Amino acid sequence: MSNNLLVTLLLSVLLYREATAATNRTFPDYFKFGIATASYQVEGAWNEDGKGENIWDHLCHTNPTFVDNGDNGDIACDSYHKYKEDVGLLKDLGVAYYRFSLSWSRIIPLGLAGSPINQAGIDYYKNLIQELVDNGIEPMVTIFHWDLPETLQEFGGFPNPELVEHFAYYARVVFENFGDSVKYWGTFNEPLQTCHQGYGTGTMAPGYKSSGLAEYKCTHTLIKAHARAYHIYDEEFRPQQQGYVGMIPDTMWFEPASDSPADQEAAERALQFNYGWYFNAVANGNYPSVMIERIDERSKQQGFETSRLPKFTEEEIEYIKGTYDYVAINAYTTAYAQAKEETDPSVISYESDLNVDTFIDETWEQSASSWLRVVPWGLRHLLNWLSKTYNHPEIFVTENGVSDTGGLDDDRRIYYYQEYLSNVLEAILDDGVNVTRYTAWSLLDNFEWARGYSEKFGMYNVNFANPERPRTPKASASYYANVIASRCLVDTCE
Ligand code: GBH
Repeated sequence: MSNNLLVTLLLSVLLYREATAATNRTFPDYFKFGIATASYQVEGAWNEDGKGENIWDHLCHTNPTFVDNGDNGDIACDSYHKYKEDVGLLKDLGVAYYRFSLSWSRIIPLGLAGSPINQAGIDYYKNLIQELVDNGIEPMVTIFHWDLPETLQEFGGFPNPELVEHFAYYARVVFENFGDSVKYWGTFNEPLQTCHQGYGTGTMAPGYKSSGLAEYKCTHTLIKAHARAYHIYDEEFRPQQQGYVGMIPDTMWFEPASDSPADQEAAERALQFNYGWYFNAVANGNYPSVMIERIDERSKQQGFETSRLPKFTEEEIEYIKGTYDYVAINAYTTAYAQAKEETDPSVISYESDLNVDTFIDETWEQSASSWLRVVPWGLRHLLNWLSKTYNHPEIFVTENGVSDTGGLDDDRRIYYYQEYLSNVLEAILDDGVNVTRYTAWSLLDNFEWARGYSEKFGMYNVNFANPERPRTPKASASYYANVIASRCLVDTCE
């Protein structure tokens, strides 16, 4: 353990005296703790050693008002050069695994199927993986975490069905190069954000506002690309590599605003439009029936000859069904869901296709992110819903965490982890939900997409004003290290 970490450990013990409702039972032996980052958010080196441009490079450079303070990921945490130091931090924490993502355009600069591979990019990830393995930390790799090669966007990006072929080429390259050491793969991180924010609301790169139209095409391609990568793994790599492949969708928890059947149905519909839009397809081969029915019907009312929600063929349904080895969830927050009068049927948007009112309880603690309130019990409800809805699978929490505006004495972050982890443990021990992994977001303060460097999620502070990008542990780092070592959330466990 580093001296810095020891100092903050002592500090946190002295300063952190808050009453907690957290359980004093311990996590089972099989349960694994990890922590996550993503390529564009931490790597920097945006144009070094042959890396191609991606949609976030492009957006930040061509439209600097898109991101707060004109921030960009050109240097970010400089993890491209500082990966050994990052692995040292992971070791200090004692995590069993590190979830990180690959930069597609670092590996295949143009992204296109059949186009040249950048050996320096392959080498970077080989070195990172080797450093992890040498330190006893398991790599868990996200193949795509939002940084699409810009060339592929110029071909239309995800709404263009050709993207399936480009992704298949990329997936094969990474399984081939890294699959001896990597046993846990995630194809797409938060596909909802790629499609809904990227092509629907336009709040993420590439920034298109085509709600209820291009975003549905995006999802259609993305699901096929996922299934394709899964089958490639299954047929060409699984026999030797023996790993696990899944998709990594997200949703907030939607709590029914009341016991009324209408509000219960509204909450379920919101979950299906967020999580089910992706995972019902992966699990059962198709979109949730409530999405199909509503969008088909509304499209018809709007005078479309065919539904705005694309159709999978019978053959595609069979191909997509069951393409997962685990169920993953990125979960941060909760909202109430309430039934609502049908709005103007002529409005073309995802929001009006869903047609649910959401609101929050103003007493829920606010984080530094407008969308993120601290609602620990929501995670337990969500884990129960996943377990019930998808037939009691093994579940990984692949992201969970909270933002503040900075500072090393991050007692609100400690509170967040303690209470959310307590709800994970209660889901396991009291509700019989098979959760086997928990991944904190994030190792480092990093590039928080359209919020730039203003919202901090890290257990380690990064000084972005210093070209060396020094890392300093926060109190939450020592809290998490302690939880991992003791498998216990409070001062004493039974
Ligand atoms: C995850 O997104 C991401 O995987 C990760 O990269 C990110 O850093 C982390 O969590 C923290 O945000 O601006 O009102 O339109 C979490 C879910 C969903 C949160 C989209 C931000 C945008 C809300 N994200 N949301 S808004």
